[in-house]
Amino acid sequence: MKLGILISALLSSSFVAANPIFRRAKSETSASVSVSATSSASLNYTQTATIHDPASTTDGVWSVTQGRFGAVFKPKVMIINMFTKEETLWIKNLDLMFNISVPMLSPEYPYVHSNGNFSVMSVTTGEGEINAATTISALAMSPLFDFTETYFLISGIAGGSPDMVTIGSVTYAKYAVQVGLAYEVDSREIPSDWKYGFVNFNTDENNEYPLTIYGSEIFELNESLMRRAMHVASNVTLNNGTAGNVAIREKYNSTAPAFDSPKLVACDTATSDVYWTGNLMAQAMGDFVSTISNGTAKYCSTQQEDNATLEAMLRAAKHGILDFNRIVVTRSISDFDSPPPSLNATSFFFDTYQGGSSAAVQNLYIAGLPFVKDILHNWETLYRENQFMPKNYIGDYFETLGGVRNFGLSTE
Ligand SMILES: *[C@@H]1O[C@H](CO)[C@@H](O)[C@H](O)[C@H]1NC(C)=O
Ligand SMILES: *[C@@H]1O[C@H](CO)[C@@H](O)[C@H](O)[C@H]1NC(C)=O
Ligand SMILES: *[C@@H]1O[C@H](CO)[C@@H](O)[C@H](O)[C@H]1NC(C)=O
Ligand SMILES: *[C@@H]1O[C@H](CO)[C@@H](O)[C@H](O)[C@H]1NC(C)=O
Ligand SMILES: *[C@@H]1O[C@H](CO)[C@@H](O)[C@H](O)[C@H]1NC(C)=O
Ligand SMILES: *[C@@H]1O[C@H](CO)[C@@H](O)[C@H](O)[C@H]1NC(C)=O
Ligand SMILES: *[C@@H]1O[C@H](CO)[C@@H](O)[C@H](O)[C@H]1NC(C)=O
Ligand SMILES: *[C@@H]1O[C@H](CO)[C@@H](O)[C@H](O)[C@H]1NC(C)=O
Ligand SMILES: *[C@@H]1O[C@H](CO)[C@@H](O)[C@H](O)[C@H]1NC(C)=O
Ligand SMILES: *[C@H]1O[C@H](CO)[C@@H](O)[C@H](O)[C@H]1NC(C)=O
Repeated sequence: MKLGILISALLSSSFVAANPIFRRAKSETSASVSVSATSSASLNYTQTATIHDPASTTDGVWSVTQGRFGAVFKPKVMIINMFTKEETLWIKNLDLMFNISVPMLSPEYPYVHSNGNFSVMSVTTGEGEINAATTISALAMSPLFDFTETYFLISGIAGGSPDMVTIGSVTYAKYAVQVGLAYEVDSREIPSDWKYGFVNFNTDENNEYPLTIYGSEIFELNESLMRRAMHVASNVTLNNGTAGNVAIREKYNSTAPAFDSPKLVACDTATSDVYWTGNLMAQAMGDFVSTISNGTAKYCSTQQEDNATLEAMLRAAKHGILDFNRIVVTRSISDFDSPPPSLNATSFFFDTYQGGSSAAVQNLYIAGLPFVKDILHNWETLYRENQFMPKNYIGDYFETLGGVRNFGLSTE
């Protein structure tokens, strides 16, 4: 009740304060407005926004860089899950007991969950690229939140490549690649010299660099921050999985990481709404990831959301709504994306129970918790001002956030 009153009070004050910005005379070069909000719940900070004069830009477009006028919440950490199994441990163990209703989140997952002092929150997107992009866009645009200093931990389970990971492994991505953006011919109708039915946009053979780009094909993330997240988790004891998981691992070559116990692994992730399985699909998708990144990225996890989530975050980052430097993608492995030598793709996928999601969700939490604690404990010294600034390029194919990408075709 108290909170409800507080929110409506702050929202109306932010509306009033925000209005003058849009009435600034054209001749002024820039304007900024500060709104400070104070409440009994220790929310006390100031936001500024700047509207840039069209005369100082070449295209005459009014562009607005904004934080959040009168936002009610300014979380330090936002955990992003995709479905119930992934959110449960976070919500229960971190006591994220306040449900905050946010318009346009998934009907299945309508709330942001918060701890008592609003420093740690989680949101669940729903599965698949459309749910992820819509939920994160809605969240980024919600007037309730100021995400300008928030760290985002994408925390989900995924398929895994037997040559890099095993059931229960926790992976940390530098690159996220959307592999579904391609032409596809059913492989029963392909020429005899093709390896699979996928052909990149505006090309006519397997695995050439796509000549048409949609923009969400590849994202590069802050490697310094990813290394920190891995470092603080380096002493955790991961759940080894069930006897059934061990038996599945033993079907793989004894020299393959699939055979081994789970570890933390730095390796890239591939996004596709299509949940593929089998060696040929793994080869086709692996080729795309390699080609689009000019040989830099190699996927080890397969999932259905991350590039969609990152696309929404990138657009928000472009306008100062959140900081693209403060994103870590962790994916733990619940199943293999290609079969062991003794089984074919369909008999492995449909007839063999892999059963790794329990170990995978536990390990997401086990490995993610030290990073969340690190952010809270070292907020003033390391995180408020990000001390893990990237040394690598970050952003998308279009260089939306500036900098020069190390993949893609050269720009004229
Ligand atoms: C809020 O910030 C103002 C300005 O810095 C300060 O004077 C005030 O004491 C703060 N209030 C609380 C509750 O921290
Ligand atoms: C709050 O969200 C949690 C997690 O999704 C859910 O289990 C719980 O039922 C919700 N509480 C209310 C009052 O809706
Ligand atoms: C907020 O809660 C978290 C744990 O839920 C705790 O670590 C942190 O110290 C609290 N912060 C403040 C300012 O009370
Ligand atoms: C891991 O454990 C070792 C040995 O106890 C310790 O020296 C090291 O600081 C720990 N690392 C982290 C990140 O906690
Ligand atoms: C942990 O998993 C590895 C790999 O499957 C297996 O070799 C090992 O025996 C397991 N350890 C225990 C204690 O179950
Ligand atoms: C296992 O992998 C090694 C090294 O990659 C390879 O030489 C060997 O032939 C493989 N064994 C089987 C049974 O596939
Ligand atoms: C896959 O293996 C199963 C079990 O051995 C067999 O019944 C099935 O025909 C095989 N499918 C293909 C496409 O080879
Ligand atoms: C990566 O994040 C760190 C810490 O936030 C930041 O200092 C660094 O500038 C970021 N890197 C890039 C390329 O933005
Ligand atoms: C990436 O590879 C393509 C061809 O596959 C090449 O045309 C392009 O110059 C390369 N980009 C960079 C940044 O090396
Ligand atoms: C998808 O996102 C991942 C990071 O999770 C990034 O490495 C990859 O390049 C992205 N791919 C596409 C196609 O957007």
